[in-house]
Amino acid sequence: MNPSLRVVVSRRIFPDLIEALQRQFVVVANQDDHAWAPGELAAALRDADAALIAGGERVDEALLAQCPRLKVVANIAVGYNNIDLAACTRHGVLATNTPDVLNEATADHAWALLLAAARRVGESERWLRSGHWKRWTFEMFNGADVSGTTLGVLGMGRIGRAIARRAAGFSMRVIYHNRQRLPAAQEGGAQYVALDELFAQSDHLVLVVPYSQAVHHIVGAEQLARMKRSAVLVNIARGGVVDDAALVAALREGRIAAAGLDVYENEPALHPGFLELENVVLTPHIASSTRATRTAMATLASDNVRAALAGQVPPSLLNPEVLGNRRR
Ligand code: 8YV
Repeated sequence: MNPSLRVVVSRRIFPDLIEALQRQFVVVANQDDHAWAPGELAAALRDADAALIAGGERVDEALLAQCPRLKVVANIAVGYNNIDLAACTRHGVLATNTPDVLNEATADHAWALLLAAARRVGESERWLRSGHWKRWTFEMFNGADVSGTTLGVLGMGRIGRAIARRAAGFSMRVIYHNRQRLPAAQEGGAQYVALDELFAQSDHLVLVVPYSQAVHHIVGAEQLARMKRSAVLVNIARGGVVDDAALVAALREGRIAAAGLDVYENEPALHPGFLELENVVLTPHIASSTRATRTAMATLASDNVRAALAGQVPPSLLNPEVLGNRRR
């Protein structure tokens, strides 16, 4: 154990992961099941050499200016829109994320939401649990077909491709949109279409695009109006990709059939309209949440910290331009 290196873990994670870090470093870990407020995070990081944080923690100029010893910020998330990379680089701080290890679990969850929303699983279960099932009827909870339909993917990256691969089992046609078309070898048979076409042609549209200002509200009233009335929208990307108020209105007015959502604009607060609707399946940002995947994510984040504090290049470094100027 190196008593001069302090590692802060901003969220409660599995104890064995903390113990592994404690064998090498002095570890300060948040033991509460809620996130630290920004002031508490700054206080905890003031004399830290490394931080393991969740995607909800904001790392910006103001925070970095208060953390003179900090050498690495390891996000336990693949998305890193919570980290100001340019500010990290200016301060000589390495920033890392956790790509790949969550691809399959996250793709599975996208399908869980898609199938649940299309086949009205949440709605019919609520109805059954509240004692409404007195007799079977032919028209009970007619849902949307999934097999043989068209799946749209906005953001055909590693997770998008894992989602698209699963569509083969449902004999679906897959269309996608990215800023740039993928090389054919990476398309896996999916067809590249313009953004407008993606909204117009998808029977089921999954959003997996990484968040940035450029995609803020890329799904708003206008885009929802282009979608089929029978369409299902799934968002496992980030809150802010969808205009939640516009989506509530579209679901309420039946302008699209249903939605499955894991992320929200102001999470953990929800647009109150969602809670009043039957045609939306809501999960609390858990797409990567299997025990094995969360372990793999925190292990990769820990490996990033170990490499950074040993003066090596972390396996998933986000700002390699910092290397000439990194803090020692
Ligand atoms: C994280 C996620 O669990 O990896 C991401 O980008 O959204 C989730 O897998 C979440 O951000 C908490 O860190």
